[in-house]
Amino acid sequence: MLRKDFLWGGAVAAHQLEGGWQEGGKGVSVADVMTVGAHGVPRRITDGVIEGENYPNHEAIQFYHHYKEDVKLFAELGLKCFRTSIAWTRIFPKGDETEPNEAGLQFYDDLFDECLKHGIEPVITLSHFEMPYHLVTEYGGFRNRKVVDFFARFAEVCFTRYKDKVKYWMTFNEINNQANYVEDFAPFTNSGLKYVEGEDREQIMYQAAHYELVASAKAVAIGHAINPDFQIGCMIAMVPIYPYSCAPKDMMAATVAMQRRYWFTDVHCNGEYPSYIDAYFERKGYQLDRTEEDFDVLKKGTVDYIGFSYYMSFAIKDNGKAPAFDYDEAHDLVRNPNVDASDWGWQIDPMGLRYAMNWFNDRYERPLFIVENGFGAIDEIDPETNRVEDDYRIDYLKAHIEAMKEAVEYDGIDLMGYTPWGFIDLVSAGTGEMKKRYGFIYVDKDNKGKGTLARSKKKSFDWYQQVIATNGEEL
Ligand code: P53
Repeated sequence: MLRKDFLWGGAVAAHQLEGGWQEGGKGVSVADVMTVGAHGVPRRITDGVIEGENYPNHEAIQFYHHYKEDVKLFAELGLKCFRTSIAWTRIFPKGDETEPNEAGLQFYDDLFDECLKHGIEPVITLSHFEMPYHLVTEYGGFRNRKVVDFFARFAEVCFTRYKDKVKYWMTFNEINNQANYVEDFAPFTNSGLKYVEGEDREQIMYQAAHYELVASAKAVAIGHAINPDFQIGCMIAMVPIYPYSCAPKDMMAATVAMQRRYWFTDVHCNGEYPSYIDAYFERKGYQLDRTEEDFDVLKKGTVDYIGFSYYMSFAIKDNGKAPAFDYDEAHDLVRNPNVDASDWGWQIDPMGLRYAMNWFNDRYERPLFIVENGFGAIDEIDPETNRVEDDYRIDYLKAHIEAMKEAVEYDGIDLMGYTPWGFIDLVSAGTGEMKKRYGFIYVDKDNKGKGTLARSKKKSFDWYQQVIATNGEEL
């Protein structure tokens, strides 16, 4: 059985739904300089905001102005919690100011009050792919140690201001996406990294990730000092990497790939670097700036729970790089013939969720929180019923909830909650599209930015309402 106080919810991120990119004194974030893309067409990162380009996050679904009516719908859906992020640039428009922006703080006060009024608990990510762009241009993003303290200040301001309104926090969203340092997307969205030709991308990523992990640990310690009841988690993009076969070299390639993708969790949970990463740095000759003081901060700032997203699994074959098996996420993955894939090529694997939960539990035995899961699809309004009949989405979620319940019931895993991603349609992070939809609530807007922004319920709305009402017993 799921916990009685199981946190059924829904998840979004500020930059993907708020819009109002220049309102209330908000500064430009990294999300504001990314154009629209498509499956196989990467979003472009422009040098600042350029006239005439299409930046979907600038308006998004205008949650900044619609939040009251939206939260009312969330309450009707029955949400116990609402996961969103605080746009760093609403609080510190440039990131390096000493004083926060009051209008930004007030917006989240109002939003959280609205949620609490309806009995919905806010679950807050501090940094979800939206760091101030000024920190990129002036400091090189997280390649610069100074950004650690800018983040810690931002965290402290939020913790202090919302200490009686928010109990559940996460520091950096999907911090481990940047394990794919070969492509531009993850290093930029995670860490504000823009590479120049000829740089050692990997080494720079590891340095930035180290600073982020220190920043995260600092935030955890600051938060616990402000309110000992805070539950502060990490947030990991969990995409388990299976060996393509039981050939020993496939198995070893998968083991190394998992290490390169998930060492971040070891640092967050254990407060120290795992030996396999230290051995790797030594072999590569990486001289990173990691001080004794940093190691002390890491030890004192371990997380209370593991928040993670789960959408799909990956698979890998022997990559021909024995004995090191060094992993290159942009090139080494192969299609798993045992599972189907979405229109965006994401492999659908509900059992992988149970596997992933076991993997975390075997290593850390810390409470888990599934803070993202969902099915991105093209939705069409059915002319007969005048709504989206999204049975494919219900099927996907149902199968994943079943797997998650098995992990709790058969495997004894302590699970705090489940917040499906993009439960109200929003801008895709990976492609910037509106047409890649995840919602139970349809938003009338297309890829070109046209539409009335009207909200309406899909078939899945009624379904999820019943799932929550029965604590997951009726799927
Ligand atoms: P979109 C890659 C792999 C797994 C999760 O993604 C990912 C990504 C990055 O695209 O991101 C998370 O919108 C992320 C959300 C994002 C969601 O998954 O590309 O935390 O911001 O929207 C879904 O379909």
